[in-house]
Amino acid sequence: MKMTVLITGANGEIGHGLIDHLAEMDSVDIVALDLHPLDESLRRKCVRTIVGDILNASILESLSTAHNFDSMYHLAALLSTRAERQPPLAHRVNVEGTLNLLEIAITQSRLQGREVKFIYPSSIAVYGLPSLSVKNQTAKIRESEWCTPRTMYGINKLYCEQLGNYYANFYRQLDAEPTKGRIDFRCLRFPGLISATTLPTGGTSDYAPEMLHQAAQGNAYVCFVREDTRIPFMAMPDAIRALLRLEAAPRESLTQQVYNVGAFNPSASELYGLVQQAFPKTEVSFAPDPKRQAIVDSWPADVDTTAASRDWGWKTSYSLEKAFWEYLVPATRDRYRSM
Ligand code: NAD
Ligand code: AKB
Repeated sequence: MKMTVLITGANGEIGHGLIDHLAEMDSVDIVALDLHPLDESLRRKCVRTIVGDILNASILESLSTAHNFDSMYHLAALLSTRAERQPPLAHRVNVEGTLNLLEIAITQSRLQGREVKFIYPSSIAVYGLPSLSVKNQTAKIRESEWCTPRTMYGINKLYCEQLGNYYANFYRQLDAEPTKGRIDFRCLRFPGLISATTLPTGGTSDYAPEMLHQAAQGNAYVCFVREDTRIPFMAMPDAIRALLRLEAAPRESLTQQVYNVGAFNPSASELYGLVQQAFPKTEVSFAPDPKRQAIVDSWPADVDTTAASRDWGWKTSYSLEKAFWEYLVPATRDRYRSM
């Protein structure tokens, strides 16, 4: 029997990697939804693609009527910089959109009489360190620490983690009869992600992938954060592996619903050093934007991934050096070779 999965925000950076990997499995039917038409290369890997808004309840209801989903990867969101520029829209998409998807998931689980897995990518943006000196004194941050975000996006993500917990454990707790079917909510707090094949839009960790992609095209880059800025990152293939591993983990081995994952945490100038080794003609200058800088300064310098390793065997495949020399540099060179 094939599994059916729904992916929202399927045309985004993670969507691209996730669809490629799931399509290789052969045992999965992918239903993909995005505000924008899916790239041609992805469309043929899906049994159905829908151009639509997660705020449109009738689209979601008709999807739910047509398919029995085993798992839902809810990726659609507005990222931190974009969310800060349009806070009410971000709240609608990031929170109301997620609520709509959780409603579909619980309806599906009731109708099917079994658990539907809901995989939710949260972010290091849920953390909010009060000052640079506290950030510099804080070692790898644990899931329960400093959950005091200062961005609309971080607040949206933290609240949706809680919503997921509510839908999984306390939904309609006053009903006379216990709710039939439940959601199996599983969440990763991702660091900044760096892909060789797609470019980010609207995030604040974007300086790292932007620096690499501009250098690979022979363009100068003006970095919008200070040279000493340090946050955790991860190569996109590891992010996809983490999503798939968490989805596949036995329920009984999971002791929490929200897990940090991360791989390396170079400063912006260390990243520049690597980019310069790979593309010696590259010109990077640093002109910090104080407002975007304040956002990354409130994000942790590193995350503690002990719980993910213990509960579902998380281990990064890409150290910084390996990510650079075996994935990012060769693949970005290939991507821009003919340009
Ligand atoms: P992305 O911006 O590349 O993709 C998001 C996709 O969502 C886009 O294709 C967009 O068209 C779609 N979308 C936006 N609003 C929509 C709506 N109303 N209805 C339907 N689709 C809509 O982002 P990504 O990097 O692929 O991130 C996916 C998820 O992972 C997001 O939830 C993001 O918060 C989370 N995440 C990403 C990173 C990262 O560094 N990329 C880090 C942490 C968490
Ligand atoms: C962003 O910068 O908004 C994202 C994230 C870290 O969640 N890349």
